[in-house]
Amino acid sequence: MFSRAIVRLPAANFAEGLTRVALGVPEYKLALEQHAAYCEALERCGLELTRLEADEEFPDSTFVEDTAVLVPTAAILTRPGAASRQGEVASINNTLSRFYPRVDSIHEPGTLDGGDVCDAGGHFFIGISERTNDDGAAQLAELLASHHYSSSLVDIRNVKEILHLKSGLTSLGNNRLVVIEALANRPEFRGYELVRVNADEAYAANCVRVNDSVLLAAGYPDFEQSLQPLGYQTVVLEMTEFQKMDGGLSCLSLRF
Ligand code: CIR
Repeated sequence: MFSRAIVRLPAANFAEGLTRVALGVPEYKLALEQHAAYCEALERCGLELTRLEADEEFPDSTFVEDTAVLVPTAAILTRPGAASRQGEVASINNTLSRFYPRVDSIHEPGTLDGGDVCDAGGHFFIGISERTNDDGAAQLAELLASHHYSSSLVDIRNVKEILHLKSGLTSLGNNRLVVIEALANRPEFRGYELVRVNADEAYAANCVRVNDSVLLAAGYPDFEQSLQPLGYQTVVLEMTEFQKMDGGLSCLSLRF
C-alpha cells in the first residue's frame, strides 16, 4: 500500500527536454491539464501528495521517478544517465530527507534512472539501458541487498522501442507483470503471470498499480480490456503530451 507521492509540475520549457520519439511538440497548457488529472487520480487512490514547484533549469524534471528508488527502509538517489538531468537529484534529496532518515546514493561512474527499476514485490528488476550502466545497476543491487531485497538485471539495450525498462514492464503485484511482446519471452520473467501488451499498444505497458487501482493511459482498448477480468479499479488518463517527451505514467511520481 502507498500513502504518499512526490510530483513536480511540468516547467514552461518542458518541450525542451529530451525525447527520442517524433510525435510533435507538446502543448504546455494541455500538459498542465493532464498533470493535474494525474495528481487528482493519485489523490483519489488515497495518496497524500507533495507537490514540487516547476523547475525551468531542468525541462525533464517533471519525470521525478528517474531521480530516486524508494524502499520502505531507505531512499536511494540515482545518478541519471543523461547529463542534462543529473542536477535534478539535489532538490529531490531535500524532499526525500524529510521522509527518510537514511538516503543513499548512486555514485560515479555508475548511472541509473529510476525508470529502469521495477519493484516486483521485493524482487527488483534493474534494466541495463542507454541510461543505466552496469556499474549503476551493480551499485543499486548491492544497496538493495543491504536492505534484504533481491534483484536481477534485464538488458534492454537491444529493445530499441523502449527508453527505460519500465516503459515496457510493470509489476501489478501478486506475481503478475505487464510486459510488451519484445520482453515477454525473457527468461527473467518465467514464473510470473504475464499480461502481454501487443506491439500496437506498447505505450500502455507503462501503467501504475496504486493500492486497489491501476492507472493506465487512454487510447489502448485491448490492454484496458485485458485488465478487466483481473478485478482492479481502472483509471484511464490522457498522457499524450508526456508521451511526446518519451515519458509515461510511472515517471510522473515517486510513490511510497
Ligand atoms: C527523458 O528522456 O529523460 C525524459 N524526457 C523522459 C523520462 C521518462 N521517464 C521514465 O520513463 N521513467
